[in-house]
Amino acid sequence: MLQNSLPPEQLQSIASQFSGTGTVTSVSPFGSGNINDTFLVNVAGGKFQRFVLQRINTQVFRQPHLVMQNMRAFSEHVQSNNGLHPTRRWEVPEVLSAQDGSDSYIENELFWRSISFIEGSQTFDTVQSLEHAREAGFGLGLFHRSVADLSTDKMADTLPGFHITPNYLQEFLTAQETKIIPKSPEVTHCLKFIADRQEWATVLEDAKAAGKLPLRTIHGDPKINNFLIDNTTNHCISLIDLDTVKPGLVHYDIGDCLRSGCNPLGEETADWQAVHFEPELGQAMLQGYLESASAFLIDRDYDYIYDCMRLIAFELGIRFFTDYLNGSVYFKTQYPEHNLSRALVQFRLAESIESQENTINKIIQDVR
Ligand code: GN1
Ligand code: MG
Repeated sequence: MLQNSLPPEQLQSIASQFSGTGTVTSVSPFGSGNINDTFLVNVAGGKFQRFVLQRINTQVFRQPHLVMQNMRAFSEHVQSNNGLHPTRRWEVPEVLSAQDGSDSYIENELFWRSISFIEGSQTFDTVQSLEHAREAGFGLGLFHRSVADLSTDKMADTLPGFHITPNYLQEFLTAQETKIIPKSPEVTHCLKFIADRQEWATVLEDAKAAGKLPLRTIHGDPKINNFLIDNTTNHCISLIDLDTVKPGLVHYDIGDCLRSGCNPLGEETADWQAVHFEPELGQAMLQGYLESASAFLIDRDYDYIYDCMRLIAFELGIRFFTDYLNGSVYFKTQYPEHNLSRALVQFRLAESIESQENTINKIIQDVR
């Protein structure tokens, strides 16, 4: 919402807080994030030709300084972690300092920060090929390996409740009780879809509480367009968007990566009825993931891979649908029914995963 409301001169002046000795030549909207406002800044005569400027949504990230603290802890840890891969290019976005040396710049209560732009690469909003899926999986595995020895004690919980499905379910139930529910066949479908699966929504949290799955440092948001693909080699060279790097289950990440990368139509499609989970992409992604991650996974981790794929799609559907009922106050939207449409996509995807349970479990067994 704020993206378009700041005059260009003001944006330019905020960007120059991070441009060091360089001169800001342009600032333009960048990417397709649902929470923060993101801009690409071009610079003349500085250390970088361009960098990424972001306004953190402090309605979502209530303690943005902790987000920056986690990002620093992460990048210091990974930069010092040599030997992640012998031959691959692997980049970690760098936090840029403001003119006063701090990690951020606050003006009129708006919280701004900047990170380096990783040159020679691009992102895609939808999966492009089996190779792309494999690379994203490989990248997620490398990322997890890079933080496998980053103690969760060092990481703040910057977004309490994030990926705790039972909490999202509770928020949905509250909205269902307190808001006016629009009447349409799509809404009825969503209400029934959630009601039919309520009991099972605790699957990962139960496993966590029972000590079956360990808490680790995770990415939190490894959707397909957060993987940077090298323009020349087509290798995944970075996993960006580090706001949600914090303690969690790797299953939140595996589930998010698969629900996002194995839906060829992508999460923004208007054709929700045609959405499906593509098992071949799932196989490629899991193969890539395990190639780089199997070294630190425990046996029990594999028992929850199918569940997490189904759950994170279901969970995101609940999150979108609840936000729709609440008047779209969390996710940015382009039109009034946008979050309803997104919810339908995720529920259809979860349904497609359910209908292929045997095939998917066979794939998990084969790649194990
Ligand atoms: C949000 O802002 P963005 O697009 O990076 C959300 C993720 C969702 C995603 C769905 C902090 O991420 O959890 O999976 O939208 N991030 C937060 O597109 O809620
Ligand atoms: Mg994100």
